[in-house]
Amino acid sequence: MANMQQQLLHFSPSSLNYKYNVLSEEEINQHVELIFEKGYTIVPNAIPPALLKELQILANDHENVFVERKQKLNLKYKNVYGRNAPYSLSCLPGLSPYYCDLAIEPNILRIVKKIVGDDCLLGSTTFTNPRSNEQEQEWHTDDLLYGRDLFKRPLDNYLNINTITAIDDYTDRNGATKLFPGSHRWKSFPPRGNAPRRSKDPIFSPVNQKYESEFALQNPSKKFVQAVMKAGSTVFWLGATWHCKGPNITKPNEVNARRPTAIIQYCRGNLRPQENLMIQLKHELVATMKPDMQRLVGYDTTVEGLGFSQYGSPAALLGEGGNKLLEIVQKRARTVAVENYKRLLGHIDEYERSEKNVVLSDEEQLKELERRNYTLSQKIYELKKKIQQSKI
Ligand SMILES: O=C(O)CCC(=O)C(=O)O
Repeated sequence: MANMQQQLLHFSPSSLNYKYNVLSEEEINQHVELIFEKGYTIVPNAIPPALLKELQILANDHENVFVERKQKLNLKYKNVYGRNAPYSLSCLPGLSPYYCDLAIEPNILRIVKKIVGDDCLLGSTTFTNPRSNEQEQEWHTDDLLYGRDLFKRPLDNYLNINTITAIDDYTDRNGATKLFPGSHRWKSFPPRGNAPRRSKDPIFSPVNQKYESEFALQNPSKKFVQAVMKAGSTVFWLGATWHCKGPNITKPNEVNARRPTAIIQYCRGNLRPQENLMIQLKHELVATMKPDMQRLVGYDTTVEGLGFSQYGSPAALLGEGGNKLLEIVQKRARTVAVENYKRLLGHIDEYERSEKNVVLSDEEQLKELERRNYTLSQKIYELKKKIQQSKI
């Protein structure tokens, strides 16, 4: 690697100097409400500084991989991540246990589970490090992965949720993620799923600019925001929220010119994850992971029983390393059966009501949904808001 030395990343000095707290249940619920209200939320100082430090060390290691890749392949290829594919890595749980700690960080996973369920899976795991003059992505939603036909917008129950943890400060110059607040309730899909980028402009996408100016004309509240945040913070957005990586307009020597990023997407347990971690991670490696992580990569069944193995619970495939998860599964068996039964009864009640044309009041609907659902939904959030407002 004689002529292409890696440039060490210089992280913001303040980035490791913050107070980390495990959020209270009330704080978690406030973030969940913000997600239903705006389609996204930012948790500042979401991860312990010690974990952030490890992620920064990894980010530097990854830069070596990128330099080598570029040197070997003189990469110009495009894939779903666009022209900067050489600067992205996936299968993060296979790269380092610190990425597993990130995926199961209580300030992250507790919010995620309220929206996509206790039996959710990792949808995809990606490290990227956008650099100076890197082009913005086109506006997209992550639930486009599941097509446009099966799930009509706006959804009440979201299919997936994405998180990005800033490994260094996110600024409006280095391409902090752009999000349209409220777009999770829009009926329309953005035009792009995972199609290759169409823009010839090196930094800005004319397609995006068209949307942004048209939306601003239609309604001043249709203005996008950028997830400007300090290292160690996490932004969450729903699979239905319009978003894109922002343009990186920094100069190469500018402070915070790069934007090292860990993207962890989670999907409902009954949907196919975008990244196929199940076939990439060896049993021996998964056996060393914590039970929460083992569940996220597919070693548990869903509440309804998807994902069993020839031994019943897939945790049994992990030998001794699966014992803790097996214990949890056994202890949970009764709760899962009750959950399932409640839902079945809910469906029967609903059917009977529709036969008799019974219409529930808002309060009754809310009770019914809370009794039946194991995740929070947009409908629950909106009913609560309506009932609260009617009492003022
Ligand atoms: O990097 C970002 O800010 C957004 C990434 C994203 O949306 C994607 O990879 O699809």
